[in-house]
Amino acid sequence: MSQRSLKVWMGAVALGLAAQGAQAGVIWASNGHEYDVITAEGITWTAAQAATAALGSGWHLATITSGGEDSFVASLLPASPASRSHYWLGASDAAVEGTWAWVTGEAFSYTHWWGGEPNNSGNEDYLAYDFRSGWGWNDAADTVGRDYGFLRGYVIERSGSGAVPLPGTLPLLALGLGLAGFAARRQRQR
Ligand SMILES: [Ca+2]
Ligand SMILES: [Ca+2]
Repeated sequence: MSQRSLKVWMGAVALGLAAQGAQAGVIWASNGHEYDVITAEGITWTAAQAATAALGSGWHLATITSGGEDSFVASLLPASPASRSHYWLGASDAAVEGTWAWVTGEAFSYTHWWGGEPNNSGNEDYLAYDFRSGWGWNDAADTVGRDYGFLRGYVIERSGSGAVPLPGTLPLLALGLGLAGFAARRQRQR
């Protein structure tokens, strides 16, 4: 790679990192959305929601609207946590008991509740992944982590706007830019 195309490539990588912001997640190829699992022991849904909003750049608590998305996001969570674990998702029925709504306003149609859930036990208004025999959904109370010690964090998502290629694709990007620079030089020589 020439000095010039190396500079172009480094500039592109720097721009990509700047556009991405501090938070870097994993992209699901099926919708181009970016996801990340944030570890935060004992965090409430309300605090997770506020922390996600503070990230800006389109991040929201993850919304699961298909079986494919459910499987993908669950695959990002610990495969076999040592104890029962909850990770918050972006849905609540706090406004109207029994009427669940995603924070993004997407239709709440696909669900993956464990048997017997949502049970609103002791007034539970927030959606969490709950590890039992694998990852399924439970309605939990905002203070559940503090009360029972199994709140491990939350999952965030954003649509493709800020996404940059995964690290593994950067060499391909560099190769592409290098070839583009080579082609441009060939053009000028003619
Ligand atoms: Ca989603
Ligand atoms: Ca419940």
